[in-house]
Amino acid sequence: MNKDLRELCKDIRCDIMTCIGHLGVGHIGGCLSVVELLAVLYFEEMNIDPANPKMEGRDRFVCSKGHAGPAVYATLSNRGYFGKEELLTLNQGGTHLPSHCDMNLTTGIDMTTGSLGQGFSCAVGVALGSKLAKDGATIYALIGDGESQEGQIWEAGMFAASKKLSNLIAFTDYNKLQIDDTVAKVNDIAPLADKWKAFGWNVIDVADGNDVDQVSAAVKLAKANRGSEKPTMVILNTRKGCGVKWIEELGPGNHNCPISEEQAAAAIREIRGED
Ligand SMILES: Cc1ncc(C[n+]2csc(CCOP(=O)(O)OP(=O)(O)O)c2C)c(N)n1
Ligand SMILES: [Mg+2]
Repeated sequence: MNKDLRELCKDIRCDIMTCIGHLGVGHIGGCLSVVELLAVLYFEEMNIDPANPKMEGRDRFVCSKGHAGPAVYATLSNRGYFGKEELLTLNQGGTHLPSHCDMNLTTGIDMTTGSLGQGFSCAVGVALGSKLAKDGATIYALIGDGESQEGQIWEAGMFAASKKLSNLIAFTDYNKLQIDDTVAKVNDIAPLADKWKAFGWNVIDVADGNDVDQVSAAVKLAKANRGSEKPTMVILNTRKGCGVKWIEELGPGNHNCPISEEQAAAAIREIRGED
């Protein structure tokens, strides 16, 4: 728990590479871009207890970009929800760790996601339930920038502001890439901050969403916004594939890409600074 967050980010990145490398293919780029956020939430901010994963009134995290499941699993295993050996079962028959998040299979996963747009709606519903129950929880949600092209995101965003869900803190992984091209070319979501403001949200722009200090400061600021009676959107300017040079340089090709165990081992050496 007291481990330096930067070291933890390395551990999480290495575990992502280990489990996807073992499987041979996966959503590497979009997993690597959200590591700093996951480290800050699970190791610094969230009121959770790995020994009591269903604890009443716990904070929740909904990974609406459900294809980042392996990044969440790597984080959960580092946080003590299950052993690291489970990571090697990723997306194989009988696993508790499918490629996309499933609350019925994985200890510590609070919402089943993968159909883009839907997880965010679920997070808004959880936030409304928590507000009505007055349990004091904070609900965190993560959406992709390509995912933000889904109409459902904006319907849910409008509803969250209308219900004054200040217990909801959402993050956009603004890595500028989606499945096969840049977000700007496919269907540009800019100016993103203006859109969320117009929808009645507080907005915090993080210049470097892969800088753990900037992410940590932004989450603290978002929590301090609770009195404003508005939900908060934190826009994280990130790099898809962050941490491994050749993967980042693949660009859109790093979305769901093949990787050998040797390439994963080399990536781990790079992350650890051993090369
Ligand atoms: C409703 C729906 N349509 C299409 C897909 C297939 N799909 C999975 S990830 C993805 C791209 C998402 O891009 P983005 O939100 O930017 O996520 P990133 O990979 O950058 O994290 C697509 C189209 C899906 N999962 N759900
Ligand atoms: Mg993206």
